[in-house]
Amino acid sequence: MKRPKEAQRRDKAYDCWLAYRPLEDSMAREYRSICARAVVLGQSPVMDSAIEELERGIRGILDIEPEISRIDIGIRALILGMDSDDISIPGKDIETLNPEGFIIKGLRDGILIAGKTDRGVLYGTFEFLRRMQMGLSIDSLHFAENPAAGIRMVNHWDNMNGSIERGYAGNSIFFRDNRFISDKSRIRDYARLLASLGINGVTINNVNVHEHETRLITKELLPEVAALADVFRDYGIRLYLSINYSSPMELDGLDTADPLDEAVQDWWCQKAAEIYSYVPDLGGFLVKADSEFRPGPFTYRRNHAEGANMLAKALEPFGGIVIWRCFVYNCLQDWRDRETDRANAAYDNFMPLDGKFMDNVVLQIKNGPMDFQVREPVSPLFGGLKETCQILELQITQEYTGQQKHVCFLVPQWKEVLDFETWCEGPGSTVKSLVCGSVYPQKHCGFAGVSNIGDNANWTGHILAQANLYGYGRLAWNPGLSSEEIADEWVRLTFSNDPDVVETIGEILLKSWETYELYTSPLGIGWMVNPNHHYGPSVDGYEYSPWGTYHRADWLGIGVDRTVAGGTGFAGRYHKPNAEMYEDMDKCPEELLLFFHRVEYRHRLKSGKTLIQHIYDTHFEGVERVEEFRRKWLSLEGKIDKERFDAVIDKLDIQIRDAKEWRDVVNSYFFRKSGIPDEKGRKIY
Ligand code: GCW
Repeated sequence: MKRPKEAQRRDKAYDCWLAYRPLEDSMAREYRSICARAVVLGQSPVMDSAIEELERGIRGILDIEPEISRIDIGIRALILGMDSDDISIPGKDIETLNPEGFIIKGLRDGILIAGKTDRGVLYGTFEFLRRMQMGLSIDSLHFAENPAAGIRMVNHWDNMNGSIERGYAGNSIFFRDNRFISDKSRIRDYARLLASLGINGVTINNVNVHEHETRLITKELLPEVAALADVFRDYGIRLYLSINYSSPMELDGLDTADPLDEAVQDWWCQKAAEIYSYVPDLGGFLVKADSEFRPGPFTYRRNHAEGANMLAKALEPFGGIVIWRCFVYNCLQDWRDRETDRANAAYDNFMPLDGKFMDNVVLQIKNGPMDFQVREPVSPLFGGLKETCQILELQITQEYTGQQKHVCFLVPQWKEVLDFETWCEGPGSTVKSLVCGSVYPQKHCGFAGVSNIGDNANWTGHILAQANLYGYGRLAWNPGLSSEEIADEWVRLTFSNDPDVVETIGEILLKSWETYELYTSPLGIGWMVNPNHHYGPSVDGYEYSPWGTYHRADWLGIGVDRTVAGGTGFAGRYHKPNAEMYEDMDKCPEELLLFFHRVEYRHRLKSGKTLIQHIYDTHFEGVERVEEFRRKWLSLEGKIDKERFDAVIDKLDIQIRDAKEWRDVVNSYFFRKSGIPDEKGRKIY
């Protein structure tokens, strides 16, 4: 049964990292002397959000009611200032800011939080509260920050019937029964959470745009879209819509959606004008075309540049952008066919089009060439594309990584992606610098993350999964932060500054991705999940299917040969020396061995173990590590509230049970295929 709204609000976990708990007195004293008064210079709805947040934070953390004034009367205070014609911010540091950056610095009479725009001030306010909550000394508050990239968005895969594709935390907070939810208070709370991380864009509907969602761009629903945009706007977030490429046909009966057809082009131009009359600052469209049965330009023998540019022209007069997904592959492959390789698909479809997209088209590229597996190499489109705006797509929702039943902190995985050296322009051409536009400067760059939230009382189902949303937002703001820093911040803000709590939860988080990998699919081969819902083990679940996701295990060995020499050639899509590294079985990083090579079970790995023994050992170890997580968590009893303490234990119990299932299914499968027993004689079925 659904809990009533008020009960949901009172859930301990509802406030996530913005719970604002009283700070230990010794630290609070210093802050109180400044925060009793706040002077606000500048006025706008976003400034109002900043003030509201500041009041809430000071009340919660310092237990005082700040006095807010609109004029600086020169007494000790916190000053929130938006740079403008009549407000001059002291010092030169403001000049170093971009429109979303902020400075925080100590003045003779207090502390200044300033930005060139209200959004800068809002982000600065959240940063100030974050540092205060973490108990950092006031003297450390002297710095300027700019976000690393302009696009920092979250994509929702929400359907209007209220369901969420790959959602593991309840239903949509936007839609129910094919209508918009009229109470916007929860959406407002969500906007706060996003803004606190610097997120500045949100798509509200699934990239698979079905019948009802196709109508989001019609007169009937645009007023509702506009009402939602209003909520997000107050927090500096622009709304985007996923659109159906066949809209002209489905909505107005045109007989084609061919991007080169004039009637189609006119239709989109008029449609754009109509949409922008309702939402003048709409960010633009997100498009999944010619992918998994979605319509697109291929139907008309047009390429994706022709397809995307047609929409981009329609949005251009309004400042809108087209975010075009590169997740394009043949999902009707014959499993017998060993030549077609899904890993090659995005690269082969988009590389020839580099430089052919308008500058308000942004390609959205998944981190790996396949599909959000626990381990994949980085998509070679990063470092491949040189003349095209691009953003990195990460999956915050844990589709293939435990579905928010298993703890799997994804920041370490994302960091590996971001720090990956593509060598496209020699050393320093990391994915991070590419998606932040410093290698090939483009008009747009940045990040998209597929949301992991729903209408669950704690937003994410597993409380520890809140750390993934937090981590995504922090990395999109500053990809230079380390996994350790992010975990540390999240635990302090969400639970407590108690060193035992910080250390224990931090350790669980930081080991969790590696642990999940240990008991699931080995060495980069991926999948082995139950078809459709993708939870739990089924080694051959996709082996004889049309989806292009094979492991090719037989009695001798396993893995896909993706070398240039004898395989599908995927390894050759990288720049040197990466191409050579992946090509050569001895140089290939072992965690990706089975992604690039076919390997015999008796092959010896660097550890000296055979491949088969490695599979057995890691699967036993993975389960032991989850049991260890549980023991560690138990040591926190009394140090965190019972509600969240118990909720995590319940999830860990499920994880232990299901990790054992993975272990036993995978180990039995390979024992039966290979006939090679476990050297340690453990139970295999
Ligand atoms: O990972 C796959 C998912 C689909 C999803 C698709 C995509 C929204 O299984 O559910 O569709 O990726 O990214 O488009």
